[in-house]
Amino acid sequence: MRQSHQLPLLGLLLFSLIPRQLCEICEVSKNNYADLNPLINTMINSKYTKGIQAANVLLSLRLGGILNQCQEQQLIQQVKLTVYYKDSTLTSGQLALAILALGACKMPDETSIRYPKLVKKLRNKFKAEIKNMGKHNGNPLTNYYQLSLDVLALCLFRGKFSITKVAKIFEPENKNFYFKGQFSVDTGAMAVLALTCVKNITNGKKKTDMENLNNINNHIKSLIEKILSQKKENGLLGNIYSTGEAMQALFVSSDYYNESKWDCQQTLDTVIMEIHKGAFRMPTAAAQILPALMGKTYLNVNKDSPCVYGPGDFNISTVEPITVTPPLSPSQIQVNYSVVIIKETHSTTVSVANGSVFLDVMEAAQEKNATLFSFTVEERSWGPYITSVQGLTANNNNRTFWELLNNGQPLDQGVGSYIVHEGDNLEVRWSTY
Ligand code: CBY
Repeated sequence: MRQSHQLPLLGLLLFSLIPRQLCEICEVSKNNYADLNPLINTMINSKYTKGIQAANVLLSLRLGGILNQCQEQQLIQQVKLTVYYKDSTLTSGQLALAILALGACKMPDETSIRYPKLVKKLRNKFKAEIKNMGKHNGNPLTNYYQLSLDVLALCLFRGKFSITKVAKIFEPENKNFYFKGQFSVDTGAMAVLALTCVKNITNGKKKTDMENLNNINNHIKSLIEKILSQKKENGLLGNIYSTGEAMQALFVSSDYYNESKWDCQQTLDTVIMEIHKGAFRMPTAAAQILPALMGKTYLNVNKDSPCVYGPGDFNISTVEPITVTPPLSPSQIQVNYSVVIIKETHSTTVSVANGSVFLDVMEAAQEKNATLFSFTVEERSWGPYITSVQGLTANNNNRTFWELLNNGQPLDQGVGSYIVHEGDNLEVRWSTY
């Protein structure tokens, strides 16, 4: 009699011991895959996927299972060329991203990629990052977003790293999680993915492992809280460009926050709306948002699982998705432009074609006065990045950079994508982050 009473209780107990479903994922349903077409078009048809951008795109499209084998081959070729010929100039995070993209899944006849060699190179680049932190006041060669990519790739591809060191570096109060005092949602999200991978491969048998695991769990919890504290009224996490990776971080850590804290569907709806408004015209922007929309995360990277090929549910067209310029506007517009170095300001007004971007304004100003408005620019995965103005060069060792602003407000796009408007007060300001 007593035993029969205990049985349901035992069942309940067992049920509550089964870990909650590890991932709470909301994704675009197959019926609505057409909403994703602008992103896929941008990635596949872009003439601008150069160098490491191809790695972002390859990783994203492979996780989504969207490419056919021919498209896949072309992208792989580009990534391989970048890795083998630009090897010494690649930053740690760029190499990590290339490894994640090449090893996202297993092709039917893949033999030529020597992962152990690539992973060893990554390990050396990661070590150089840490060494730089020791020499330069805790500042890595690049940034914590890239260090997170490094740890993620080392973890997924069985590279060596010290878990104790990782637990120490990714302490959530570390200044490298913040730019100008603001928590960087992109950085925090990538760190959560890396730490989750490390957590999953650590078994906690030794005492030090137990301690590390405990620290890592606390870090994940705190980073997730910080990400959720950056949730906007419309559901975006940070801004539109950090939301995709923040969603991935939230997918893999549903045990660390209460369901009521995040309405995934609301975030999804806002992102879909932004796709149609043309927010993701840069291949990298499209690449970073797509996996989350298809319910995938970078933790799905697995070099031993067979690749999935499309296009199954997609109807990829070659039509460019968005045109923005309104028809009845003047063909030339006037904008103000200033270079600000501490208390010294140099301003000018330039005339540029309607539809021009920030970079066009800088070029026009430079043409007017090369001494005051000269600058240098470097191609990064999000497009052009300003490295120096008037010969004054940004430097990660002292956290300096050239900040872009309009009407005194920092921009959330780079010089190659921000479209200027009549009367804008554009500014490049010598700043520290
Ligand atoms: N990727 C990286 O290494 C970049 C990591 C990242 C966190 C990145 C954003 C996020 C991402 N998803 O890739 C990042 N930016 C960093 C680390 C930085 C710093 C770069 C220096 C360093 N320590 O590595 C720094 C200086 C703080 C920075 N970003 C500056 C800027 C401004 C660039 C101005 C210039 N000189 O050209 C700018 C324009 C902000 C401003 N108002 O001045 C800026 N970043 C922006 C807007 C962005 C977003 C780009 C969005 C877009 N549509 O173009 C961003 C996605 C990104 C790229 N930065 Co930073 C953040 C966001 O808005 N969500 C790894 C590599 C392998 O690809």
